[in-house]
Amino acid sequence: MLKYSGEPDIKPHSIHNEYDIRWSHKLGAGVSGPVRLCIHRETGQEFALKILLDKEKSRKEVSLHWRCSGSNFIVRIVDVYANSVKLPNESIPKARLLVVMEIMKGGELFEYITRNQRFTEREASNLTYQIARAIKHCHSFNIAHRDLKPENLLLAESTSDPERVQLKLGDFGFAKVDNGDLRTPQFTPYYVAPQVLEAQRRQREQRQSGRVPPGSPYHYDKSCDMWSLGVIIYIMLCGYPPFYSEIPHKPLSQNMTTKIMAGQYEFPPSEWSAISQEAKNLIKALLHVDPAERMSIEELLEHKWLQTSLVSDVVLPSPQIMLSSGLEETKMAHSSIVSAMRRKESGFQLKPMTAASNNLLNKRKVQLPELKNDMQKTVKPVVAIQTDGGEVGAHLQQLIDLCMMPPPTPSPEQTVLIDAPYMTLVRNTLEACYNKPFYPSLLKALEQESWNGSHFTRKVDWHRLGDNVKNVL
Ligand code: 3AM
Repeated sequence: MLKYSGEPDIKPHSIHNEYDIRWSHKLGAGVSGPVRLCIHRETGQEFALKILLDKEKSRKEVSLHWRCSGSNFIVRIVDVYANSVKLPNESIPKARLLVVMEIMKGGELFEYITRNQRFTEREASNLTYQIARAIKHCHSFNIAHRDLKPENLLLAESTSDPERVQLKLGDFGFAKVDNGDLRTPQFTPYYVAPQVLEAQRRQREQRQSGRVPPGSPYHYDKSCDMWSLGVIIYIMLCGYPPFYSEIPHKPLSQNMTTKIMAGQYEFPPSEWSAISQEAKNLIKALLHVDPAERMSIEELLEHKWLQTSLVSDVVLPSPQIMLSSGLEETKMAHSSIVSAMRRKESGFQLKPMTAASNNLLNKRKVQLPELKNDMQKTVKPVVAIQTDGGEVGAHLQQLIDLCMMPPPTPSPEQTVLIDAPYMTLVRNTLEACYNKPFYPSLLKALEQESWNGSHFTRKVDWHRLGDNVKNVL
């Protein structure tokens, strides 16, 4: 589409000339702030408004998203304004970019799947086709999306009619032009490709040794989007991911990393026996460890399984499995990882999986009996606790100190406290205490204050938290 060639025309005049912003109507809570409803004054049409601080990084995001907007499979940017904006509850205005996008009223991909009473392989093929078209569009501009995950795949309308589902890819916060030099590891563990892990390993090695490892710089490229798509198709078909950490609070355990690097995963017959061989072959071709051998987007679009009318209409187990393994939990885990990624290249944490009934967790328990025993140990009632006095004690002391001298309260606009180093302290404390018998009580004290595994989602009562932590001890 001609409109989307070149750079966006960023309008300096007030957005209010053309749009009414409904400040209190939030369509979603993004890491960079909520996405709000806005109304075009002349036509009365509804749009979604993303507000970003006007920085180089945001301009880059908008530019890449704009360039990809001329497709029916990408959430379209309609207008961009550079205005000085004072958000409700702020005292002074700040330079911001206001990104007006088409509104997606149907929610996210996995929500749609769980709403679906009868989700079939044919429908999964149709959804895959739409995602593939979105990727094809980005890749045709040499743009790698790099954050392909179900939360970034939105439905245009709320519908239960599979024929009418229109899926679109959004959020270009991690997109980058692929000049063969994508070296910053940006990823969400469930969807991370082996070459991204290899890039990370090399960076770490370089940092530690001060030497450039042989063969560097290591490149990874658009093919990591293909890997992520392989993971998404796998989850759509069976309801759980092909790779997952066997340690509940660790998003990317050593074992999981080893499995990703070796491309080691299974198609357990209990869920996969009725699923077609074509679908499995396609997943195998996408989850190829060697990027050079991985299926390209062009090959994918040619694949037989994407000819939806030819695909079997066998009913899939995924909606039930997704629902029972805690969709919210998985979603929250991903958003916390995304926020952590923005904070620090290698800093990421998943929400600890609690000992609640959870299919994914039960699966882990079955596979790892020693973990099950461990968990049984940790939920024993705690009477008197000895910390080991060393690392654990130091972490707990810091946590109690934090409660006594808490960080400033975030503004109500910034509902989550994600950027503070304090949150790292809390996460590190939890990590250090993981094997301790008082871990469940400590976690409970934090969760009472809206801790979600990455940050607090509401205002924290530090005094109460301090008391509770002391009681735990
Ligand atoms: O906070 P949740 O996950 O409910 O669905 C997106 C997400 O919602 C929503 O804003 C949140 C941060 O990405 N969102 C993003 N773009 C949107 C759009 N164009 C949108 N909702 C509607 N229309």
